[in-house]
Amino acid sequence: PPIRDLLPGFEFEKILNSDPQTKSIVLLGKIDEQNAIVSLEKSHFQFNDLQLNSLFESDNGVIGQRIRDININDVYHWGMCLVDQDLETAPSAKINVIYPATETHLKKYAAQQYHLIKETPEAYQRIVEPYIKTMKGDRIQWVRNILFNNYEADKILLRDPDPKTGFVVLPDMKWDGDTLDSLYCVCIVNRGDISSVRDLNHSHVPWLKELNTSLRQTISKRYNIPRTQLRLFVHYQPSYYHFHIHIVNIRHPGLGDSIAAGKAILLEDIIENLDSGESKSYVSKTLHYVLGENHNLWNLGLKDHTV
Ligand code: M7G
Repeated sequence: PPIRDLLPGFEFEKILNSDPQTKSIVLLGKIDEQNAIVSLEKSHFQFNDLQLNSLFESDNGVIGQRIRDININDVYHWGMCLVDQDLETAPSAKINVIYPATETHLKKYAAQQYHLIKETPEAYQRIVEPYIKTMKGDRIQWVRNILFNNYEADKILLRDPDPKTGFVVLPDMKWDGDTLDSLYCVCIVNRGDISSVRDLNHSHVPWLKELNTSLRQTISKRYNIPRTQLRLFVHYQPSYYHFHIHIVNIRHPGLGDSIAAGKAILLEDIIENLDSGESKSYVSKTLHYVLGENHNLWNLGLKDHTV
């Protein structure tokens, strides 16, 4: 159901997390006795020239005279103000709802302690690979919906139907679809045999190179952003084990840990790693990354594999 029909039944339980930098908050509650996670993120400022010119006009300005002073010291003045909001042209926040939310969702969105993991090939094979196999069912239904069931079809930017080399590119759920500064798209490949970067090897290099070119071309043309101003990367660990590539405006500082070192690997670096050096497959490398204590892999054994 649409969000507006879901939310009136929301019974707040607790704040799972909040972040003053991304101006976001994540709430946990119940709808019809089932867990629901609601995330709110304040939107970026988007003024047109006309609005900028009349920003502080007392009647029609988007800020008008709705200003309260906090203090003045020498040349420094600070206060608070109200900015006009409009659901169509200037919405004040983006809202995401996960309902019904699983235990894995709850754990992912809750505040937690993070550690740097050193995942050896042995730890991968013994702990991570068996876990990944258990995460390929319902958890990636949304991926299958996009690939095979026409979900989000009106938003798809490019679809290549080839079962082996094909893919779909579309706006990411994290993006409002408008604010170019925070452009965030995702490319999901058709093939289901690559769960993560660990399944990539030398034989995938030509395909990944073509993918890179085609993604840069498509997004830069569609949104008029130079191809050199797109950041393409892959997460390890990803939340969803079906190979996908994140495509983000380089100006975007990232939501939470999305593009942080220890989580995001640049697509170019992946290609380079597979194309040169001694071990030409990710299964034989030791990978370092950040993992939260709530992640199932922590208790499955990775807590004994920190740096
Ligand atoms: P990830 O690296 O597996 O996980 O990336 P994380 O970044 O969420 O930790 C999955 C990407 O797919 C994320 O950028 C999600 O925001 C995005 N995504 C997730 N879902 C469930 C959807 C969806 O239903 N539709 C779209 N368009 N994007 C989604």
